[in-house]
Amino acid sequence: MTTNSDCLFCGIVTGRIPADLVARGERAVAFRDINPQAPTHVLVVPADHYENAAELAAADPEMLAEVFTVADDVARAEGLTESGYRGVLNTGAGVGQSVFHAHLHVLGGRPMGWPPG
Ligand code: D5M
Repeated sequence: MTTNSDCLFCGIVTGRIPADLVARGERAVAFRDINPQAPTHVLVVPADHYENAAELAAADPEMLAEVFTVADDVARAEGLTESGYRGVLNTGAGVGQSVFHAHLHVLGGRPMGWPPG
């Protein structure tokens, strides 16, 4: 496993930092966002440290695929099959990325506008 000792989400993946876990696959971990923006707001992160989804895709496409599979499993478990859910990948500080370990936001359970703010 590739971890970065300074990384918050690596700490959650390894269990060093507590989080409200909702799913754990071999290559991806899901936990509730500490600052939820919707009734369901879960973050799905790869087990290994990559700064963003594009880096992960280039290095380990199977791990990226598991992030999306776990996200869909979580959405189903949260009762979002009918209403749907939104996946968000912030890439770069300019659009609000604040944690530089790739993560997919899974949001659902309320109406959502488009385009996003
Ligand atoms: O999203 C980073 C997200 O990470 C943001 O929505 C808050 C969330 N966050 C920060 N610290 C924690 C902990 N400790 N547990 C759970 N969630 C956390 P970004 O796309 O980088 O802006």
